[in-house]
Amino acid sequence: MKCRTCGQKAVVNMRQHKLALCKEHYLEWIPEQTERFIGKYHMFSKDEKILVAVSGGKDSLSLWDILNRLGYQADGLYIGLGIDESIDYSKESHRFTIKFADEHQLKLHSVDVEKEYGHSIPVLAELSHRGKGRPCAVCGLTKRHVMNRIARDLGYDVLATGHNLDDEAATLFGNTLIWSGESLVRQSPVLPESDGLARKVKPLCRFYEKEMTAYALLRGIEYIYEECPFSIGSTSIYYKQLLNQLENERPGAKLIFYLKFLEARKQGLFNISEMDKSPLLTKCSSCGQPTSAEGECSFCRMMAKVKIPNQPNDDQ
Ligand code: Q46
Ligand code: ZN
Ligand code: ZN
Repeated sequence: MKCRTCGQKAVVNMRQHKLALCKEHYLEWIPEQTERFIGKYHMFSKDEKILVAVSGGKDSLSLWDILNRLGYQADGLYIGLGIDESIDYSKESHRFTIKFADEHQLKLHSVDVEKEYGHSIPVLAELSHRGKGRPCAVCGLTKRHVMNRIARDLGYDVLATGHNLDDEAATLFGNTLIWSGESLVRQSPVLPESDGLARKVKPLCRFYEKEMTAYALLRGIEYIYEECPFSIGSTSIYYKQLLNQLENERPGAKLIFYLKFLEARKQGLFNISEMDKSPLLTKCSSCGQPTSAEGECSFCRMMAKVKIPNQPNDDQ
C-alpha cells in the first residue's frame, strides 16, 4: 500500500476514506482535516481563548497538540476525579497530562475534585446515592460544573473536548434507540454559548477512534492506555462494539450514520424550534451557574446532600 501523496510506503490505510498515507503525510492530514472541521462548523477563530478538557487519554492530548500546532490559543483543564481503584487511574492520567504540558510548554489548569469539594467522585456518588452503583452521573455533573466554572472565571470563549466519531456515533445510536428528541437536537459539533455557559465544541468528532490512536502513536504522544475502570461494561461501550461490527462489514457505515444525521438535522428533520425550547434558565442561588431548577442547580443540591459547602479554592 502506497501513500497517496508521495508514493512512499503507507503506514495508515483508511478503508472508509479509501485513503492510505505515510507517517509524514498522515501527521499533516489530521491537523488539516481538523482545521477544515473547525471552519466548517464555525467552532472558533484564532483570536479566541480555548480551554481544552484534557483527561490524559489519546483523544484529548492529541486535540491539544493539534490546536497548538494550528496556532490556536489553547490551554488545558485537567479535572482530578479521584478514581484510583486498582490502577491509579486518576494519578496516572494526571501524570501524563502534566508531562505533555511541560514538554510542550502549555498552560494547564488542574482542579482536584476531592481537594476542592471535599470528596472524590466515587465517594460523592456513594454519599449522594446517585447513579445505581456507577459514579458516571455524578462524574458527568461535576465535570460539567467545573468546566463551566473555570471557563467563566478565567475568561475562556470556548470549551473543547476530545470526543471522536466513535463516541458521537455511540451517543447518537443510544439516543436514536429511544428517540430522545431533546438529546438529538442538542447533539452537534458546536453548542453555542447560552446564558453564561461557554460555547462547547468537538473538533475531532469526524475522526474514527482508531485514527486518533494512530495519530497519538505516530506523533509520539504518551497517554494513559487504560480506560476509566467505571467505563467497563457501560452501555456506551456496548454500542461502540455493535457499531464496530457494522463498520467491519461496511467500512464507512459509522461515519455515514453520523454525517447523515448532521445533514438531516440541518435540513430540519427535527423541528428544532419546537424541540429546542430549552427551559428558562435562572441563576443558581449558590454558585451562580445557569440552571433550569428553581433555587440551586443540581450540582449544588448534590453538594448540599453530602453536606460540603460548594466553595472551591480559586487557586488554578
Ligand atoms: S463518567 Fe464514568 Fe467516565 Fe467519569 S466515572 Fe469514569 S467512565 S470518567 S467519561
Ligand atoms: Zn507520503
Ligand atoms: Zn449551583
